[in-house]
Amino acid sequence: MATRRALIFVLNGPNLNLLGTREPGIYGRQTLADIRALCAGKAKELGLEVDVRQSNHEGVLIDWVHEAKDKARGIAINPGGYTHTSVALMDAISAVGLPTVEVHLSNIQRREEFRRHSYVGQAATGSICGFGAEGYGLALAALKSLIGRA
Ligand code: CA2
Repeated sequence: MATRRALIFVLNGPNLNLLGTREPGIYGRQTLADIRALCAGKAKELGLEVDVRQSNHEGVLIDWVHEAKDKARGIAINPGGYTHTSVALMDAISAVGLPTVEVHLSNIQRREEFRRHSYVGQAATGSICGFGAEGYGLALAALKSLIGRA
């Protein structure tokens, strides 16, 4: 009998729907559709399933983190600007307790001072930043390894 592939929620926060349209020097030229395709390909390679979503609304992202508790084995999340502001998103990730990898396209440590602090990073299992869209693939590989150890 075929075993069911572990499902990973890949959540994207505000303005990431605009990827590829502006600021390519910081965020690269890949669009959210490209990231979706990258995640699907990497998931197949790793034997995972992905559900890739994007919202501009904090409460929606929090609802999706809650939804992941019953449906998914892990979360990869690029919280966009909520990274640096959202105690509520941090609390949701802590409450759910799933392996969670924070992803950023840019290296937030090399940018403005206000981007160097991440609330979400304090609840995540680990963080990947500065590798552009490839960071999503790295996050899926990290989650595969974390799930394997669980
Ligand atoms: O580097 C990342 O992935 C960020 O999470 C991206 C966020 C930013 O607030 C974080 O500090 C780091 C911003 C996403 C905005 O994306 C845009 C895409 C195209 C044009 C303008 C913004």
